[in-house]
Amino acid sequence: MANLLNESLGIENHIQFRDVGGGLLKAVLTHASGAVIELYNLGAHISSWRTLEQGELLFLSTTAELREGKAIRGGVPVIFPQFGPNGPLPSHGFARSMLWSFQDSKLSEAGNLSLTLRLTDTAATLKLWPHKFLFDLRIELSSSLSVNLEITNTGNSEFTFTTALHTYFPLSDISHLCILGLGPADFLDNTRGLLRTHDDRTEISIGAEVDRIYLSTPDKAEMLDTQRRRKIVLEKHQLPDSVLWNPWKEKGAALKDLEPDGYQRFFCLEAAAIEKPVVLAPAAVFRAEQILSVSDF
Ligand code: TA6
Repeated sequence: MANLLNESLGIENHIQFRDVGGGLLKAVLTHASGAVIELYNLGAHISSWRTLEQGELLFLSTTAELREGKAIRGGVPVIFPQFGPNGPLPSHGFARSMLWSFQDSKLSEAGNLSLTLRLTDTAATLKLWPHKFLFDLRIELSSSLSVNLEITNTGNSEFTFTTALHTYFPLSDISHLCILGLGPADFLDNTRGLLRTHDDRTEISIGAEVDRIYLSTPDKAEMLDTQRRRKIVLEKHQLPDSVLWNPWKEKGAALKDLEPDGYQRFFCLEAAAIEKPVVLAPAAVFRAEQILSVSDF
């Protein structure tokens, strides 16, 4: 299968596909700057984003499982059509554990790379969620990494969904994290039954389990690793909420696909549309974007 994809969508020195077994395919995008991303057809899941200057910029558990039906622990899981466990679907929906198809690839004149993956309803999804849809996810690699969502209602009745890009960011140590631009904000605290409360901090750090849906947050947040002197900027559009998560020691240890003491080396900041679910009329299209960029500070 990878050979056919390399013929149809491969771009010499820039976009390559590999079979990794079990029906899974990996795509590797290499930008002229030396930036590289790796992603799978499983979940349209970006598992690695690295640059020559900064090295690896996504956290991927060394014990992550790689098989259809299971979400990869780390990288950028695509959450659709349901965020979390509250609803008729498996927690976080089905998109992250299904096989997507590769649709299109491009190398722009400016040297930017893009790859589009597609997921549509199947007999299995219709049983779980009786709505026809077409979900195109376009990944663009330049000096930054952007993920563009385009979700179309291809059925003849309105549907509602919640969505998130559940991005795992690496840290030298959780004690070195400082997040700017997220607070002050109201949030729903998932460690207290989604109690709505307020965080008045402008600089947010993590020193215990945190599982919060910050509501209607600014569209730009800065994540500092104060030991590495690294700043990752997350810019989002049409994704009003931001989820902050770290399971901490006990809940982290209970995750079989999270490496031992992995909680100390990652956190998730997730651009999301949760508080106000997206309502799509027939033929309507929802578009959203997350852009990640990195620098020293
Ligand atoms: O985004 C935070 C969260 O909803 C947490 O409650 C925790 O469940 C996390 O997602 C990971 O979920 P997962 O299904 O990937 O183990």
